[in-house]
Amino acid sequence: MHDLRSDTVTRPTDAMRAAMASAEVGDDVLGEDPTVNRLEAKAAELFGKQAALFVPSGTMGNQLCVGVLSRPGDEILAESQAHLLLNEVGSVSRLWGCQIRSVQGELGCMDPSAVEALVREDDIHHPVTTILSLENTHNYAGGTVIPLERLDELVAVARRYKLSVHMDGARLFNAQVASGVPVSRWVRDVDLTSVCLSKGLGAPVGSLVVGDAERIEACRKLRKALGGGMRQAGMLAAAGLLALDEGPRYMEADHRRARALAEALEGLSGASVERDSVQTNLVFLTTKGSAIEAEAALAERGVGVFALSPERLRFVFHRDVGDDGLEAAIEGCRALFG
Ligand code: TLP
Repeated sequence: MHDLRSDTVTRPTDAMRAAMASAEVGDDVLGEDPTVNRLEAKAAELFGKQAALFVPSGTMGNQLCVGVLSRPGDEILAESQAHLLLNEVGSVSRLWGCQIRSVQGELGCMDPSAVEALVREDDIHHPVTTILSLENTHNYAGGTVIPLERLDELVAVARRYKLSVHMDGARLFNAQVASGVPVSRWVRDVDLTSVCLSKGLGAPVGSLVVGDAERIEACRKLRKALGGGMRQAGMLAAAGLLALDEGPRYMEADHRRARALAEALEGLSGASVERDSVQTNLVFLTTKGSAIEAEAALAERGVGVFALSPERLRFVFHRDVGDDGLEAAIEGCRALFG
């Protein structure tokens, strides 16, 4: 099976398994795990922030950011297909008592004036808008990168209205590799960013939240409240350190394969490839028939993909998919869609 369902399926490399087996560990809830401490210090340095926190998942990372930056009853502005809105089990409302107001973006990027128009005025009827949430790269928009000048404009709007800025940077290293802009610049003006180690970077488990020391301490406390205080987590952090070191250099090949798939799939009769969005490691195909049936048919041909809606298929390139996976995906789609 060539598994293009998600970059979350990557298995730890032999080097990661060896590093995990020999990791120096301690009780991280007590702040005594040297490997976790090393990972957090390294991440803070890499992102140019005061501090970082190792968390079990991207979902927990995002939720800690929202929890720290909001109060119950607040409103959060996010793109209409943001993971925070669509795929986090309603946690923004269930955990923090906030609501999300969605903003239609183009290729996952919100228009700064549209954002500005939705910031609530001071009115007894209104919730208070407190967070602008950005997703970079944007998953459901196709793995798109927010143009840097757009990011700066969005942050400027947020600052004008005293909103905090959160970034779901689950795939921020893909943005770095695609744009040449380092992750430290992408997060420079962002208050809290969550970044996944367990997607294209290849770690088996874990994400990071990066930001200023005070807010990261607040995240640490909330992580404990949610049951995310881990003990000898250095076993996992050891793989995370290697993921940070080595992961980005594999991404260029993932992006190349995504572009090659998109090119090869142009002109199919039963599906159309979303070419403009192919900027990193994801490729979306809009199907004329059922994408759910197409997912099953491709699986029979040994190609794993996800139907992320009844008419959209997603192909994800990552460290465990090579050129043979690319070829299998092309052949499977040609056979299926003509
Ligand atoms: N995304 C998963 C699924 O949930 C859709 C995937 O296969 O792409 N932010 C973004 C942008 C994500 O894509 C994801 C996971 C998360 C956050 C959550 O990360 P985890 O799965 O670690 O909680």
